Amino acid sequence: MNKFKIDSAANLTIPGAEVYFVPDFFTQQESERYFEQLLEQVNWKQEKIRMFGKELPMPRLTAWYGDKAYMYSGLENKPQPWLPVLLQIKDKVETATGHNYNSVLLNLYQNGQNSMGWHSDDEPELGPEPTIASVSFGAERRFGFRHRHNKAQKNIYLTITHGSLLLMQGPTQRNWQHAIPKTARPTGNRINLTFRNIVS
Ligand SMILES: O=C(O)CCC(=O)C(=O)O
Ligand SMILES: [Mn+2]
Repeated sequence: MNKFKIDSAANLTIPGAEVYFVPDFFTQQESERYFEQLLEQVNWKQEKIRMFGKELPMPRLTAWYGDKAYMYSGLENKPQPWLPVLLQIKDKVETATGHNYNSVLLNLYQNGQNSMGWHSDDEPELGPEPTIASVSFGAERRFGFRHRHNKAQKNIYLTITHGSLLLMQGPTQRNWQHAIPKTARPTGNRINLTFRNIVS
């Protein structure tokens, strides 16, 4: 990928996907600062999901910032206006990835029981081959990839580190799902930001 201007990016060579991981995208100092600022300044909400006819709390806190409304898990998300800290992070991500983003979904996982189920970021609003730039701060968590069609293809797991960037693009969302599984290990706060570009 010629536009990705980072030497330390590892191309994960996942078949039918285009995934890059930069474990130390932000310096230790930047990562500490952003983690504290996001924890404090973001308007974290406990949203509900409907499952099996029941309303359940989402197993994490979320927030949505940006320029355009967006449907997520069947909910219409009205974005909040950008915070300076989000624009700073977005700026660095845009320069590095060579893509622009007009929205960000934030997740706060407060412990090992907070999680994200298997899904693809394939909402029609994101266009056919969306570029998703995922930045994480705080506790390390495992991130899984599961093939959507090929049962013989084993799941692939990586550890997402403090201050890292995971870039998913090309056919990734069409062919693979991803998840943050629960863990029994004692685990502190983890903040994840997925920058997206809503085209419609
Ligand atoms: O927390 C993560 O690393 C994943 C978040 C995610 O997949 C999403 O927000 O769609
Ligand atoms: Mn996702």
